[in-house]
Amino acid sequence: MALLPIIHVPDPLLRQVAEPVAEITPAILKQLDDMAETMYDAPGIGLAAPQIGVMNRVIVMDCAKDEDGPELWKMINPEIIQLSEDTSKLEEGCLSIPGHVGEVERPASLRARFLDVDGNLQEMEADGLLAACIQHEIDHLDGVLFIDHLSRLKKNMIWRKVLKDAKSRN
Ligand code: GNR
Ligand code: NI
Repeated sequence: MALLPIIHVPDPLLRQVAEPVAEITPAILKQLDDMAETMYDAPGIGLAAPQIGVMNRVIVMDCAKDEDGPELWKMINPEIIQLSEDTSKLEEGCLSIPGHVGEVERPASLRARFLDVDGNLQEMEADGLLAACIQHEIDHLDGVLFIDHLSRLKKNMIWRKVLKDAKSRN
């Protein structure tokens, strides 16, 4: 396994749409293992392939509380097939936008479909933090970031700081 470098805003790769995986190869399985290791090391509760600069539709997640032990999800070509009417607001952060958090309102529960590591089509239901996390990760596959769901004022405040920090590193 290997730790992979996580890319940060304003890297333009984070704004691109990722390509579906056509075939589950050993390279895809290694990518999933490396992404899981990278997510746990960060630490984070989810990671999408574009965050490691790979533009395919692959995500990993583990939203389990410490007491329950790990509950690692590896999803290939994940899709949301149903979203609830009711919403909930949760504080989100993103490994690609370090140092910033914001309250994001999203559908509270959902059904998702994805390919597992054996190539079987799976369906699952999620609510709470896992539901927020799946939506956050699938957003990454479509070039969308959590700050896009904030008010324009809050988003602008974060973006100004992101650009200023990026400039000061050059
Ligand atoms: O570690 C993370 N925490 C988090 C908290 C609330 C909602 C979503 C997330 S995902 C984030 C890791 C990350 O950036 N995944 O893309
Ligand atoms: Ni993120």
